[in-house]
Amino acid sequence: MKIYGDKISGNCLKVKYVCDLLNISYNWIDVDVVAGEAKRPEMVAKNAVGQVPFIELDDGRTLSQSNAIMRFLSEGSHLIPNDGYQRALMDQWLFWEQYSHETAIAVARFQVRFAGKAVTELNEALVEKGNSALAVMEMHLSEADWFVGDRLSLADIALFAYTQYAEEGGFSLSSKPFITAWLKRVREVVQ
Ligand SMILES: N[C@@H](CCC(=O)N[C@@H](CS)C(=O)NCC(=O)O)C(=O)O
Repeated sequence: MKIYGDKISGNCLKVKYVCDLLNISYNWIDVDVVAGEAKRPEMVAKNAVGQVPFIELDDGRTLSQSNAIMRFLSEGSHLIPNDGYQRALMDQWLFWEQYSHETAIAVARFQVRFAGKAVTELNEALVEKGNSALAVMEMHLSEADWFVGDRLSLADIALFAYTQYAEEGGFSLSSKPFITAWLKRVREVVQ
């Protein structure tokens, strides 16, 4: 299997984390997103979305969207709960991550770290959205060690991917002891 990705991208790192945790072998193909390589015709021919990550199986089939890829690669593993309700809770967090978290935390971090914007120039609504997402996480983690049940699941890996870089986008974690402790817990397993 090939993974097309850029290691500056949390979405791409999610796929790497899962493969490393589950001992799935892969060839990593570097795609420089800042240089626009994901939009090159040969990339778009394989993945119409023109973004990374995407995977290419040995038989040529491809799959994009980080959370869909993680779910596919983790099928039947300890990273997906057996219980149907817990599995749905995991999906709840995966959808939330893409709609309410990544779209603020990752975007702010990209603008500051890779597009040269000052934190003070960030869009106010974007910053508010990111702070709200972190507040939701902090509240959940004040009552639980993991996002679903009593062990690490794909929900933790998805949320870890960009929360670990939140401060690069100007978000402060110093007032978020539960997120900070959870980041440490996840980091002990995932890297
Ligand atoms: N929802 C997608 C987001 C993918 C995405 O935003 N990829 C970015 C890197 S993190 C990308 O390829 N950007 C380059 C571009 O749009 O040209 C996922 O979870 O995989």
